[in-house]
Amino acid sequence: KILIIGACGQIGSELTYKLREIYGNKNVIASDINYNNVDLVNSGTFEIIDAMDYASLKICCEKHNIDTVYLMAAILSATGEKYPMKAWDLNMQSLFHVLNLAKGKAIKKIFWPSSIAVFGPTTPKNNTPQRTVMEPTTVYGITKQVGERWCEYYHEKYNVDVRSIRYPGLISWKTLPGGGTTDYAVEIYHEALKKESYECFLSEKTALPMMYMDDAIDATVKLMTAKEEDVKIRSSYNLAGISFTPDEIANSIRKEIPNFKISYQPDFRQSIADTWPSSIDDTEAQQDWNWKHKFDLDAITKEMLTNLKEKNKTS
Ligand code: VAH
Repeated sequence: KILIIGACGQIGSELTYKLREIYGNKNVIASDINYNNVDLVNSGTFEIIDAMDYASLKICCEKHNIDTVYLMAAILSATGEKYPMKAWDLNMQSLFHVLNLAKGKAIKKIFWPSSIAVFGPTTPKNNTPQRTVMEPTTVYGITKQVGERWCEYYHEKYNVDVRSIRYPGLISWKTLPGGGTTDYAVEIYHEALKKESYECFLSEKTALPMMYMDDAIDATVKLMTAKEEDVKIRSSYNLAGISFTPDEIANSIRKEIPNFKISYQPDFRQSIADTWPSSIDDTEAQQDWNWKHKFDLDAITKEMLTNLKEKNKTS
């Protein structure tokens, strides 16, 4: 059975829906620190777990006969800069607990998300390769870089089957993101529908690697169902979708909402975005487990506006 830690979050909630579709509702246990995603909590078995509490994690895995854990709880880049030690403690302790559960044979397989935030200002910005200079300057990026080192170490030393993806910024409509630098690319759609305008906290030419959530979930399932011998990278795989600037996403929205207006008020998150790549090379993911993204920017815009309109009607 599968346990998703951080199931109420932007990725965790969508992973829960998708994995329940694939493996059956009763085989996927959702958990989070609180109940703050009502329709997810009511969609199947839900447990309150503090990802920093090893004992409650172990008890939950025994109680539900868990063999695979998706660790999706984390403090993201922007919030991590406000609470550095909290971000370090949560992001690292939760990873050690899950790695040690696997080392102790209490579970068999782990998914742990890394991020393009592992790269820093000295990393080549365009088509950033899988292996390159990585000097992250955010706490979140540091936790992802050192987390990748620990994942590879536990695989090499203890044969733990841990698999990981460096997600780009993710765009989705089902669950709001929390505390990320790429969250502007989600907020902009909500604001476009609400008031046909958006004040963007990044500057207009800030190009960042981005991806539609459906592509990210497909990649995650592809990696987790790949044959063990095909998973050649045990730190974390680069994953690329598209790259765009706030100006380009605004132009895409104008194709659906002609009067849409955007203004720019860069805040502290601009200095985080400036340290990240503009685009990513994911050759290894393509070669090792046949990855290919589907959604381009205009398709994402159509998906987001259509689904958010629908969701706003019912909520
Ligand atoms: C963040 N959405 O903004 C996350 C992600 C690449 C960005 O790691 O912090």
